[in-house]
Amino acid sequence: MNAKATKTQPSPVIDKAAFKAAVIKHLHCTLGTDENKANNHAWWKATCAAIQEQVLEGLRKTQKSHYLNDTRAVHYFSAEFLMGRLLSNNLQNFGLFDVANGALKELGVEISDILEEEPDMALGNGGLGRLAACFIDSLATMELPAIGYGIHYEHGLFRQEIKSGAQIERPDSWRHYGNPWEICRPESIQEVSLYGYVETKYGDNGRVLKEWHPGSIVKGVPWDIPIVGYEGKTVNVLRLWQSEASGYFNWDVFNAGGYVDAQRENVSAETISKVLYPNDETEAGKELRLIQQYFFCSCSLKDIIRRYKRAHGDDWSRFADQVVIQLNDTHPAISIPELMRILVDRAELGWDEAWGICTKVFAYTNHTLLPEALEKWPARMIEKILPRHLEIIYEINHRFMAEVDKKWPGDNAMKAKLSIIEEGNEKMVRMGHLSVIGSFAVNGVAEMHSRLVKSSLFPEFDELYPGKLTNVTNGITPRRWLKACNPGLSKLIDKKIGEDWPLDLDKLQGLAKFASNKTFQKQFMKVKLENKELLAEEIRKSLDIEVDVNAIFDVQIKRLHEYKRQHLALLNIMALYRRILENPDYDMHPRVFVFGAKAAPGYKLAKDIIYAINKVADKINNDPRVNNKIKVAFLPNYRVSLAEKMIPAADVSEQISTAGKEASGTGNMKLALNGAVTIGTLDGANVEIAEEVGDDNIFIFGLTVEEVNELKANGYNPHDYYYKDPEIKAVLDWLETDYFTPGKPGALVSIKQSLLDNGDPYMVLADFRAYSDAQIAVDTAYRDKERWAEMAIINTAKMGKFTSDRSIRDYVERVWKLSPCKIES
Ligand code: NTF
Repeated sequence: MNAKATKTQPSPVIDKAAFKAAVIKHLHCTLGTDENKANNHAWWKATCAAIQEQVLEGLRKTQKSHYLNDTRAVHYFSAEFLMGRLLSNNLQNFGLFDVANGALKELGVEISDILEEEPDMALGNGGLGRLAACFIDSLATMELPAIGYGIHYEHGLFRQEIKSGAQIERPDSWRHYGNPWEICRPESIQEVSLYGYVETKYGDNGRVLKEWHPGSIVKGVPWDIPIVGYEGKTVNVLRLWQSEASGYFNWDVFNAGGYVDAQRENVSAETISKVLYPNDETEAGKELRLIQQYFFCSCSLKDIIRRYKRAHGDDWSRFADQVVIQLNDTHPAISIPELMRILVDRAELGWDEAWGICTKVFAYTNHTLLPEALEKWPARMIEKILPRHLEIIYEINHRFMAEVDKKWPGDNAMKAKLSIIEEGNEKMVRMGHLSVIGSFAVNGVAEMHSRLVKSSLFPEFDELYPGKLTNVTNGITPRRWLKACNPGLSKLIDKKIGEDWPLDLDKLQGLAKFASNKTFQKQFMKVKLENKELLAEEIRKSLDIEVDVNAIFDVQIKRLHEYKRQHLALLNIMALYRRILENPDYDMHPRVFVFGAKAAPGYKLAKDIIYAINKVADKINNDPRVNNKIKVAFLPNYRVSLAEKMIPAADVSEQISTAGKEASGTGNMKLALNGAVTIGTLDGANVEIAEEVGDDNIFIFGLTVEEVNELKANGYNPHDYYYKDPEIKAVLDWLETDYFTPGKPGALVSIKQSLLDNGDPYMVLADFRAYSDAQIAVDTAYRDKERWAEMAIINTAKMGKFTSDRSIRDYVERVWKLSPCKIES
């Protein structure tokens, strides 16, 4: 697992002439066109095909080595993988970026143009899906045997358009013109059963046998996306399942009579992998979503078992030695009863033996404490779709209740609290409880979050299973989030401290001693300025807004959610605007507030906040009295490839969630790594970022978790702040007028209502003054150019901890117990 190799840049496997020849060959032979006719799209495809030759060679060798060494592997089950684009990444990881650039130049093609041809693979919502993508990058880089398993959604996360200020959702068809990276593997198709009923039979020795007669069967077709590690040695696979009709008619079920007609094909096979649910931090609660979850888990488990049996036949005794499955949140938790079903009903193992295997195989990552995101399924729904699984869940729970009774004899309240089944009007299955009970390790995603998982989400489980609950702080891959997206800064760092930091991010520490060096400060800030120029161009193209690159670029990029408090930033922008209107000499350094955020289509208030940001932006950007001191730019369709342009250009990183609500955050790490200074609350990984950079190099403000809880316990009343602070009152009242929405008074009033009438659930008003003052401190700090440069450099220098290689190392040591596998050439 040696990510800390001493090597520098990956050495190119082929030279420029050979690369050029490969591109031309593919232009001719794969695409049936030629140099004179080819447009950027064709050049892009031909370039992908040229590099894919190397990728597939690496894949073949990797799979052979893993097979010959019979390696233990981690299987990362995730309903989301937010991969973004792959061409630039794959070129970088093979050390072929400069080679390709040179080859394409000679062919009269600009590499930057063709990189823009690639649609993002947006098979995820936000942090959770992007984390999965960073993790599989690190796993391959660290030469660890790993497979990502997920869903081959036909449509990824919707494309966002902004029309008259409002978000409009359009379908995202990422594969419309073909995807050059994926390989279909019909030889590994699986079948998945749904619906139907369970028959109880008795075996020879009186053993109870359960037979599930499914009402319908769908096919899972695997598509493999090769995942190239840095230096290109290990090429792992992301295997995504697509659903198809099986064309299989179940006579068995038919013979059971009319019962079937009522139960089968409530969902047609092809719809299962059609769309990604665009919810972030909310439970969708839809039958189709449960079917999606079961579909990919069942396919993946069968795939794992097929591979295991090839080496070990029917000997299950080594299964848990070879296989570890990481559940990325509870979305794949249905895997636990599915593996039990396979072991007990199919392999005919006894319950205890099967459970012993299960609880050595699964580990679970919790990504949120928000109650609305903790998945629960109606027992009735599970019974209909997966009748046998509900029986198994009841059996797991029955045995678990006995354990609880042993620990807390006769305590029925405790049983009700810990039970997998929540009794009530409607019986619900708590997927979080199932995951904790069925896993050998459970982790939160930042120190503070893991502490809260132990102390407030699962305290009794922590008592019952000491040591099971642990922490693995999230991380990000520095290959994509610095080396590839910020070439200017990467080259500067290479020159200063050498080229091996992408594999050993602690090396960035070496920059700290230059933080106060005037020459280095100038070089560092020159790169920042160049990145700001590129983003300014993007803002001009996309929004027709001119921004001053000498202004502070203040960036808030993340899903739109009340707890992330984009509306807190908005209130401050309005307050600044008001101060300028009242005092034209109001002294502030010009600032550009840049936003990127998608709202879940059904989340009304989130969409209202987007609308409000755009309406306030319109007004401020076109008001000559503002004298360009403030600009507001909401860039539409925030996604990985846009993040790659915004992050290198940021001076200030907004991480302003209500304390206790953001489990970790990962955008905070990406921005700081690229030299942005954080303004943030003591929440999630901000706490650890503050520890690393030191209090002088971050702007921390606002209530702590303890203070939030205390205020809530004592009865938080937002009206107190409204009446006490005239600026808060003025700004909120402003939302009620038609000042920002001429002719439409009240168009922004829902925000005021949520902050007053609805009790301000995320304590925006309680934190407003502290936030606004912290922003003044940021303003003052920025005016001292040298001090600011020093802060920015320290931020980059101290981000070593947040490489996803470190997260993976923690998982390997604390959870997975994996060893790297050298790939034979
Ligand atoms: C998210 N959780 C958290 O909200 C982020 O703070 C965290 O950085 C990422 O996970 C990755 O760990 C979710 O998206 C979900 F689904 F759990 F709510």
